[in-house]
Amino acid sequence: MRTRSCLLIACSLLSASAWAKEPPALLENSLGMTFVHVPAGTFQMGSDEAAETLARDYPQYPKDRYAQLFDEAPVHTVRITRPFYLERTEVTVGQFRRFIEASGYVPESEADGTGGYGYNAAYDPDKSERGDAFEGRDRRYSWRNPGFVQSDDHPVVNISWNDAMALARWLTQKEGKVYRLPTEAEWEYACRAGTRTRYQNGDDPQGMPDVGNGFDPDAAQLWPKWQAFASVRRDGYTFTAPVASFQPNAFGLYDMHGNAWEWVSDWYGEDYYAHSPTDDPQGPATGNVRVRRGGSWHTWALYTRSSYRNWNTQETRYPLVGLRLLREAESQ
Ligand SMILES: [Ca+2]
Ligand SMILES: [Ca+2]
Repeated sequence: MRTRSCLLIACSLLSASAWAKEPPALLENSLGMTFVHVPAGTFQMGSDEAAETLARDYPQYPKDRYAQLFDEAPVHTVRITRPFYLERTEVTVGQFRRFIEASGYVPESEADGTGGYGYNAAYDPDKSERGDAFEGRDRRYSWRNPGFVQSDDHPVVNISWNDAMALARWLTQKEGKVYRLPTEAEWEYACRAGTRTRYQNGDDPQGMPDVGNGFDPDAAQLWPKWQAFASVRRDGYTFTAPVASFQPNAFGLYDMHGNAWEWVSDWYGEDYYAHSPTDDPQGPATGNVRVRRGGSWHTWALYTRSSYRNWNTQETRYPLVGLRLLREAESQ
């Protein structure tokens, strides 16, 4: 949430017309999505934590895991030159349903006939070809059914990057406002909300259950071979949680850590940070896979850090991956 106290002091010196130009802190759109004003600013993007430091604080992981995080370095200065509005929560099941009903859009999992992935208690990853944690692709699974119960206020999942883009395009056309996915830099800037720590509430992995829904002891009961990676404390949710169930960050954004992974607009480039422009980086010009950020209800704490990067093809649909939209601020 924007802190208004210092603004009040500053603005008390200004005229009433200056007040009128102050952008609203919150906006609500035609699908009932709420957007938070995020100011322009500069931040340090990425992480260059030493493997030894990570090994000390995340002792469960094999050593080679830490070396795989090289794409978070180097830490580099990024300037977000324009304020924007970011959705306060992940897109919910109810919001996505309203989009489908109003637009007639057919999500990729249904359009290509191959379905999505889902949780099935009877499914054994060890007996499957890919050893995947979820069953699929299967036509019984889609955003409508990830194999576990979701009410309308849960984050929609089994959504491809292409589906996310279709939602943004439709809203842009319908409302005459520019909607899009955040860039990877905008996403991390918004997630950090002024912090330099691993999480919005500090560096301690065991603090994760206070700010987001991750892989906790209840989830670990269903995937017992990953028990060692679960948080010590329960977060209250075995699968997805209703959005905004945890503490927001300093910008007033919820579930930037965990619940559902969030697609961003960038192609993934593992060495992109070494040559990223400072101002409003857009990611590589081409690529094979798109970036997703923030981790999910099924993600271990090492991978719900603010700087962690992961990716999938833009056709991927999975019970861990959803989205959050950005709405561009109109020029003042
Ligand atoms: Ca959980
Ligand atoms: Ca999230």
